[in-house]
Amino acid sequence: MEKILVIGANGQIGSELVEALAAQHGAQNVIAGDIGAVSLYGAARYQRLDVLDKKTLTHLIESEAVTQVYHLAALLSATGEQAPLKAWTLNMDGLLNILEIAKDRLQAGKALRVFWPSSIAAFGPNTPRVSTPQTTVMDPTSIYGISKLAGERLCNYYFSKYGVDVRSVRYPGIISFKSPPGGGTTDYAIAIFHSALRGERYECFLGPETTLPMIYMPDAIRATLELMAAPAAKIVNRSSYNIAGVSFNPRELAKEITRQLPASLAAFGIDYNSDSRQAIADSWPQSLDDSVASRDWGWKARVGLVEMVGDMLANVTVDSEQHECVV
Ligand code: AKB
Repeated sequence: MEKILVIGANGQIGSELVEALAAQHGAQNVIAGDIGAVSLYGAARYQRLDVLDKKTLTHLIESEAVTQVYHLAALLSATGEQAPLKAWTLNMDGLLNILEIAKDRLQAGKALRVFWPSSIAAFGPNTPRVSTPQTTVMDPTSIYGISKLAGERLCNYYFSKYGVDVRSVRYPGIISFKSPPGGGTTDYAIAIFHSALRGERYECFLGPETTLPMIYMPDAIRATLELMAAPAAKIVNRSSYNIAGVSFNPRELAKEITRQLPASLAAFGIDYNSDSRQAIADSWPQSLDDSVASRDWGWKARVGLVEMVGDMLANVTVDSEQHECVV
């Protein structure tokens, strides 16, 4: 029986991952941890938790005999640029705490499997942008991307040196409707649906041709669960796996939304006003080659642009506030 801790459980990914893990393992076996005082999404077992507080974290993992940790707490690309040192400390020290605890647990004969997400932000302007290979030039420019690349190397280090069973994917921008995104460069692709469903024009902070790799939340959750469930021998890559979903730019997304939107909301349209997030997006890939993940643990995306737009239009709640939070 697994005992699971999700750190960053109130965030965009965490909130949906907790639900999926509870369905798989039973709600009583999933502890949702986050820095906030309460669970925002009604997790059965909620624990207020700061990933930088190693002592409390160690105690929780030991006393609950946790066997798997999903460590999602991080400052993302856009918010990271507003507070680079805070982003570096949270993103690196948080990961190091988890890896150290996993190492110590292993040495005490108690294995702790770790999931930690990297991102397309780990790539940079000299990375091949189309069908970006698994192994290639990585020269990230944002503090978030730099922390993701360093984190990938740390994961590989703790596996090679200590045998820690740490697993990771490079998430593309994640599109979802249940909880708000957390201050990323790809957030436009969620905010646009809120404008569309109000029948309003959307002012996009990226230019029309800014193609980025994205993934719909059900695929992102499935990738995470499939990677964590795969036999250890299949996980050949211990830094982070490319996973691809669907690539599109703001013009293409707005066109598909317009095509599927009811006539009563036809006032929707898109205007472009790029801000500092444009430079970040321009340094990222447009599409990813995820054949190594397919080969090693059978990864394959299922949801394309048309299906994703239809599902978002059917499920986005327009009065839900778009606020920034830590994922
Ligand atoms: C961001 O935009 O910062 C994130 C990411 C791609 O990791 N969504």
